[in-house]
Amino acid sequence: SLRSVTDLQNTPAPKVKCPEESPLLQGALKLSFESSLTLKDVEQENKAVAEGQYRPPDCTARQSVAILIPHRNREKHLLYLLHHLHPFLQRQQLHYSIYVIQQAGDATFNRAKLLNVGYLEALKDYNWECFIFHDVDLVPENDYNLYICDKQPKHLVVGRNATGYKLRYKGYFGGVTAMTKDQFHKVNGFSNIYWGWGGEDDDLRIRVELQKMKIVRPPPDVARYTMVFHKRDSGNEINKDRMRLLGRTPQVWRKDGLKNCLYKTLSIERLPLYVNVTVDIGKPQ
Ligand code: UD2
Ligand code: MN
Repeated sequence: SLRSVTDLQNTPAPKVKCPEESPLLQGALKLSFESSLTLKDVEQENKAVAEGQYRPPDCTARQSVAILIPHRNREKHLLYLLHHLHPFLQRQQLHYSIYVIQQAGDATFNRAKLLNVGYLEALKDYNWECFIFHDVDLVPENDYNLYICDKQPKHLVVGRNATGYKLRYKGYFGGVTAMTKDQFHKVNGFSNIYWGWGGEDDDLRIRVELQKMKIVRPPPDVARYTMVFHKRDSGNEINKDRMRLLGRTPQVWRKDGLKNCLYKTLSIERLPLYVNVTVDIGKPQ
């Protein structure tokens, strides 16, 4: 049967620190996207995970990392991601937990605000030192792409299948990013006011630059992803206001972000493979 989080927490921490480089890494991976895959299968594959959380059994992890996934109506993508991400993170010998933040209702989608909620809610469980903000449809192709935080904010998606594995544009900060608890706090998190598709990732880059931080990236041969094919979702129409909002970021970032992130948590379900946070984040005013 599955271990519970209480078991996990009562197990004394191993005395040795995990090595600088995990001996379990495999490099470039062969990804599979079987349409017959079920959640039960993925649960069976990951018996050492309890309530979304895992600790390496033989050593103390170098970082404790919360993976935050904004989500609505992408169940199949979530399944593929869980199937690949759990073993990937375990090979990296991390202490981690996966949080899926579900936007309730059918108001326009707001990826950035969901990620703010994920950060605030995850910190109620544990003092995570590192956060990975992760699109549901991006599957990492190489486990040398380490899901740990750096001295500077880190962008993990240099390339993906659909764009010829090239950086989309200079300053691009979308898809999957890693920031420490303190780095994210320092920029007041994401903006809460980007409803619909686009701009919120550039807004975060501006916040990072205003703090004189510098975005770092792993080497391009490692920072590779496969994006599961999809069309633009209904309820996530392009945000026509995004350029105007981006122009105001330097004036408003101090007030718009973690500090004024209002939401109502509707439920927190501790499922075997992830913590499912369902939240009412309101709608565009
Ligand atoms: C790009 C960025 C993404 C974000 C977005 C603009 C990459 C690889 N990704 O993604 O980080 O900046 O542009 O907002 O450049 N989602 C749902 N349900 C929905 C709508 C969105 O779950 O109905 C979530 C899901 O995690 C998805 C993410 O939001 O992966 C981004 O939405 P997208 O995949 O439709 O946008 P995309 O691929 O252009
Ligand atoms: Mn996508």
